[in-house]
Amino acid sequence: MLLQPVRARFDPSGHQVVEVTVHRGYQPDSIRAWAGAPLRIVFRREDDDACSERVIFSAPRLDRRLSATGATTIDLPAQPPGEIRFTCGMGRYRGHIELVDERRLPILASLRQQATRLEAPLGTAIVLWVCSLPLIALLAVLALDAGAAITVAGAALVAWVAGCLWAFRRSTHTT
Ligand SMILES: [Cu+2]
Repeated sequence: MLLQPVRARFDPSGHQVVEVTVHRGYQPDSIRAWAGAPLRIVFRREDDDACSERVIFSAPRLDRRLSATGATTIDLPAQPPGEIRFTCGMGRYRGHIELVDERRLPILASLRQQATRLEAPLGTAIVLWVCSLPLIALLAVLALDAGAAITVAGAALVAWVAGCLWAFRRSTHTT
């Protein structure tokens, strides 16, 4: 399964923050944050496994003990774009932070993702519409004039698109 990285958020005081639960691993284990801004990570331990006791960061190199109860806050300085890895003492629990440069990059990526999400139902709708054109043409020949046929074809296109989007949304919600 491909999981989207979790984005760090800016809290009201302007700190870039992300919360990580430690329980048989890190949740989330894939984080995306802005480069060039400090990042605060709040770790919460939910198990007493030895692997939950400390966390080691690759950049900057940090080795911190995590409090057994409550939260441990770790502040990372502003850094250039790149990847930071964090692991437990023996490297069994693993996570990574992707530091991205520009704010519009993730927006573009999400727009692209939206577009590919739309492609499937829109493609299906167009194919269905083209397939139904002969039937519409037949109706036009039998009963309607050309103007009415074009209106019917337009209405059919809208109906197919709406129907496919609705069906696709339902299918993505249920899976
Ligand atoms: Cu470990």
